[in-house]
Amino acid sequence: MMTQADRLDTLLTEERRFAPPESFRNQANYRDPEVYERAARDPEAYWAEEAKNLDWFRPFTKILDWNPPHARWFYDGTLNAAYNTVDRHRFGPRKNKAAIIWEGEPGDSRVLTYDMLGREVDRAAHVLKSLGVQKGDRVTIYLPMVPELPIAMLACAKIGAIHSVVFGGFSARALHERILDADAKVLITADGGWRRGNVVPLKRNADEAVQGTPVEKVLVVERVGAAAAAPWTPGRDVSWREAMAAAPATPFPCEEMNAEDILFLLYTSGTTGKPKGIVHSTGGYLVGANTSLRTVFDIKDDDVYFCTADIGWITGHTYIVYGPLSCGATVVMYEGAPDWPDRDRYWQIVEKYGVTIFYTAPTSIRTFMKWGPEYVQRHRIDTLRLLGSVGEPINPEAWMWYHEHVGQGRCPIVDTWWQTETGCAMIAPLPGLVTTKPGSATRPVPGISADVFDEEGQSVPAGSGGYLVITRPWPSMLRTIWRDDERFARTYFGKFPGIYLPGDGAHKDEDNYIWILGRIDDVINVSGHRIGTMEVESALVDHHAVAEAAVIGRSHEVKGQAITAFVTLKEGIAATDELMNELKRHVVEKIGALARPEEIIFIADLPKTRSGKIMRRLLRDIAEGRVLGDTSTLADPSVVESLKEMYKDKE
Ligand code: 6R9
Repeated sequence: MMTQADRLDTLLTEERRFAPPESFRNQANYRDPEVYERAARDPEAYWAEEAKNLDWFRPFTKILDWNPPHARWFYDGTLNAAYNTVDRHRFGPRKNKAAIIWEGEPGDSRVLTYDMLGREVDRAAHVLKSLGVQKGDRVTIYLPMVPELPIAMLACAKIGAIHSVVFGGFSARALHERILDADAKVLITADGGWRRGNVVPLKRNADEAVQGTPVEKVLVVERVGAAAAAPWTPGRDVSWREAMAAAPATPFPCEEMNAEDILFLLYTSGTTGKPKGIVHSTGGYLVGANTSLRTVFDIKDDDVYFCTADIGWITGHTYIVYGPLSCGATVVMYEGAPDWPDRDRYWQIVEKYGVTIFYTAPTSIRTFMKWGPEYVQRHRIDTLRLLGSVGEPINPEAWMWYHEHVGQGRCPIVDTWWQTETGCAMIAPLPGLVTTKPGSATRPVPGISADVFDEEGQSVPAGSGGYLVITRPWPSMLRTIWRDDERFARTYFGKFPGIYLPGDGAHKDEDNYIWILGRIDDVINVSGHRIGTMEVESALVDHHAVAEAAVIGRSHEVKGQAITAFVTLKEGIAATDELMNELKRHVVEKIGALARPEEIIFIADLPKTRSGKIMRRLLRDIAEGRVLGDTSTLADPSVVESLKEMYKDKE
């Protein structure tokens, strides 16, 4: 795979251009470039106009209050996110339209119409209320990809409680930390989840995680039944099924929320060991999510929309739940692995439900490439009309494969750059308007002002690179970091005052297209998942045998980046294969399988500068087998030689 330098080389020679096919353009929601000019002339007026696509209880009269780094949008308006995603469709002409088509990994399936979804959300809201959940309370949700996950989120939204969804792949320890930080009093989990035919023991993790937290009630969804025998704690554990059956069948009145009230927290990795609780608002977030589906995803009432992300990540929040449902769309939701029972599972789902819009990550596309096109070719997938990519930079080769084999040369591809913090896609083509270039997310969407700055905070000229920045506030921007406003200000607005710094490097080409080069901080991106190197390092040094650890992301053909850990051991401890495996297990236990180091290299000393800083770039160069650059700042040059030797042995 590519380093940032390789990426630059590629993009400078990438000549292919794909104009929107005429047939697509003619039916697109946006086919007049006027939208870009209008939004650029007056972004606030543009967003205020877009905000009218939501139903407000009390319409806003104020658009923006910008007091950097704090923004408030539509802040005298009131609304409810569950009303906008469910009730307004349910009590209108979409009453019997499929809202969620759910496909379980073992092959079971469930279709929830907007009316059915609405009734489930109402019941779940009654259940949460009966457990003592009130407006503003935090509810942590640790569920597999089952319909109860969006139902639980929307029930929180209905009550005005703040949900904090924790990805089911996180360990008990990681869940524990997130429950504590959010100060949640209810946890919603399942007995287990299916993954490649195996049971993920969610309830057992949950039991461990809630020890020593303020959680009073654990609501347990039954998914795998007898396959997961976890002990039951009477008085604390509540069966979802029984509680739902006992709940009144009456509508639950929507809490009237201020636009600036918090809709949810979602934890993401940063440059320290402590994950950040990203805070999203109700009004601005929903405006961003809703607009994005209509602009970037060209959503229509007859679309069948399939996003392969897990709802435990921001992509699932915005592009499975809040975005498409607020548009009244039909969403396909899949529980399991792409290669279960075979490698054609996604295409089988596309054929089965007639999917028209498909959204996935580059790491998946590279995996499909490795498997070969025959799995795609097994199925009729000609219902597809638009493809999306998200999570990491897409290499032109993967883009072309996606275009040819999945898009059959005819579907536009929207490469969408965005983050947990931005709430929705920021740099992405409008598919009926923008000519795409393989590997570039193209240009900011209407209403977003993105640029590339140099070290001094000046916009770089076309044909050069620097820091990606967002120069104006936007509705779905994070409002703060939960209980750490100082870290919020420092992390995102500390370098260039009043300017949002995402932490990615970027290049601006001659047409002012933006090419994202990857993270410029100590965050690595493994299969589209953000992992802080510090998180993995703290997990490693927490083991009794480890003295020091340095973690880097090394280029990986399929995952984009893979975790390599350089570890020094305490005196007298032998570097064995058993220990290596034990350390990998230790990281999995501390964080989750997504953070398992691909390789652990035991070394005598870490290369450090004279001021004691670990030279990560050097470690990366060694791991990726590159010629070493300047090592003159190295305190002990002999360290490098022994490292190179060690590394040779590994290969
Ligand atoms: C939505 C999501 C955010 C980081 C981001 C960047 C990388 C995401 C990308 C992309 C290049 C794209 N990233 N999309 N890089 N092109 N289309 O992934 O959120 O998990 O917070 O990750 O992912 O590095 O800063 P999140």
